[in-house]
Amino acid sequence: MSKRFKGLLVAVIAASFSLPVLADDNYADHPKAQAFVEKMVSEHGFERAYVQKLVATAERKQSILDAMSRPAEKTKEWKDYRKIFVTDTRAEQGRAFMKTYAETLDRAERDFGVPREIITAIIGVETLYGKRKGNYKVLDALATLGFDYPPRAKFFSSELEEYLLLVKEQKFDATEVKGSYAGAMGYGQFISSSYRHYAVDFDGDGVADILDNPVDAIGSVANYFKAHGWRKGETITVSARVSEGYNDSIANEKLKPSYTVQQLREQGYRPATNIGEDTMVAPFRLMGSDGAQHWLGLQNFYVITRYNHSRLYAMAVYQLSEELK
Ligand SMILES: [Ca+2]
Repeated sequence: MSKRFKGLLVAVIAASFSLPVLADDNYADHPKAQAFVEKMVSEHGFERAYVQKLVATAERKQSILDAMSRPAEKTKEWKDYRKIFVTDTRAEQGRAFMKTYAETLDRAERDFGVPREIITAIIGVETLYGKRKGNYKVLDALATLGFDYPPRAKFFSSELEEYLLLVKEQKFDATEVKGSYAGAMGYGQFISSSYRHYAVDFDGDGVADILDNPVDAIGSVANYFKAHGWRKGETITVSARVSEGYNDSIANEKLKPSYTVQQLREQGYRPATNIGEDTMVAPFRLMGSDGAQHWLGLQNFYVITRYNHSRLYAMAVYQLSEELK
């Protein structure tokens, strides 16, 4: 082998190994990040140098990829999930939050038709009333998931796109905003697209700030619920009794109510309280500490799952809200 050829071979091997090593640190040379830069330039008129610098600043975080693979909603049963969110401490702090923001919650309830206890329970489950808003840089979270998490890369790169539009609109520093490992921000943990579409300025200072302003956060959560179909004054969920031979295969089938109470009676389900025979419901089953529990979710239960697509989550919000009454 000639010396020159040997040198070339070494160079080729070095080049083939250098890219993945670099890609572990930041996204300066990642092919998906490059495509993202092109998109921001061509579709949104961003300056190439600015977006290029942002992706070079964004860090790939293994801890984010690890956290993504074990969310409580997927790994826990109701009996264990409940212990995290429906606690005396969380209820006590929730009542204190309701006292502090009584006037704002009152106004939100009037303007959007969403009960104060539900708004408070959402903020309580999401961030312990603003005490745990997340310590990841949103830029790192969305880049890591958008470029290196194939199962949901499309969703998260779209959220990264929304994030850059958001920081431009709100005049935030894109490298500074913090949130959850999934890039959710502020009191109510809104993702970028939700921030852009549903955040409202509820204290009238001209800025919709759900990161540091609890008044805007309360109005924004209520607005989100109204926009997703919350029906004022309606029941959220009721427990159900099942008779022998009931149809278990329709439990946990859909989140959206798609049976009437009357139809479910024929499948062996009876609501514990009368909610009207024509009411649309979705039957579901949770594993409690005393075994299986059966429930019927109405429209408003479905709306809670628009915030987080999980029955466990919606039930935790509902039960915490009941503790706040
Ligand atoms: Ca404001």
